[in-house]
Amino acid sequence: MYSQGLIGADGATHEDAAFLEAFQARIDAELKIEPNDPMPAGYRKTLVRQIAQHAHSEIVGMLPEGNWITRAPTLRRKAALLAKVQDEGGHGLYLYSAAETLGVSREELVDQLLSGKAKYSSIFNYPAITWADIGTIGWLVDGAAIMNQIPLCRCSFGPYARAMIRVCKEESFHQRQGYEIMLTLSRGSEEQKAMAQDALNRWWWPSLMMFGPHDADSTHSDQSMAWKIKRFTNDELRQKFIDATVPQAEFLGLTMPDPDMKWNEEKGGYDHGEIDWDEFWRVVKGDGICNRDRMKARRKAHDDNAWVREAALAYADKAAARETAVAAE
Ligand code: BYC
Repeated sequence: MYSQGLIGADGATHEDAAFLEAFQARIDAELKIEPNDPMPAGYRKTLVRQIAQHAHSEIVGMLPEGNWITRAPTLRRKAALLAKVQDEGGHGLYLYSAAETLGVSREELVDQLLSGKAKYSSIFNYPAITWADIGTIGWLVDGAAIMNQIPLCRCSFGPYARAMIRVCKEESFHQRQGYEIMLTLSRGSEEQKAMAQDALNRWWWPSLMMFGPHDADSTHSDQSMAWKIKRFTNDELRQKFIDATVPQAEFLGLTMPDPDMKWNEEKGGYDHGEIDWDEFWRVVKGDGICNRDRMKARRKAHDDNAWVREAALAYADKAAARETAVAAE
């Protein structure tokens, strides 16, 4: 019911070798693919999957932080957190709009989330227990998001790439507000420093999992790289994030919760310990600490706000009837 014209909605293409070659040539020439352009069904499907998962992550990602708005320690912190959580709602909306240009409605995508069919980022199934968690989410979770999303500004699909430009600007503010909270805590009392370290210990490994499985276990990477939807593999981005983040932790005077973390001169990056992939897949499959709570909260919000959707539809019907009446005069 919210779809925006669904341009390109039929999406029917005759995928013979010549068509696929011509499409790949456009990608290789760095031309943007736009909604009305012919595209392979697999390209469309991959984008709908990734953009929708991304949109759902933004919306579910509002929950752990939204919970802290009333408990932020000062008015300044409250205003910044409120603005950040609002931005995330906005990111979800740009992304649902980008997905809609591929011929799928927002309603359908939201139904997939609420029925448990669609995935969202594993990271939002961990609880935000202390104020330091809010600092850590901004620093690490938004830091990881930026690392992953800057290359998406060059994604081959125009509407996704353009949405990412604004999203990345806002993510940069989010990362800084988180790092500033961590800086204040790590320059504070012993108790505050301990709180900052504890939050880092709990969020570090889940943040590394945000980049997805190792390249060898990544189902979609090869094709998404060929189509220039992804510009770097999961492991490449994870490594860039680690290399950027370790010096930031050192500046804070915090210790990385990884005894195997050490600089490797030869590769010009940090070596690190193995990620607990059993934990990752458990969380992705719905069995993390907060999966059930998150879905319960989203379903409740959807049901409680049904009246908004009904009112918007009633208004649209009335406006259309008025227009028809005026046209008939
Ligand atoms: N969590 O073949 P792979 C944010 C799934 S929003 C859950 O490597 P792909 C923020 C994957 O979907 C953060 N599932 O997949 C918001 C696939 O399953 P399906 C979200 C994951 O797509 C608010 C399977 O595992 N960012 O930062 O090539 C506040 C195999 O993976 C995860 C985006 O969505 C995961 N972590 O690469 C603060 C960015 N990882 O679909 C911050 C856009 C993998 O076959 N997305 N899976 O059933 C991407 O860049 C890519 O989709 C990914 C995964 C790198 C995440």
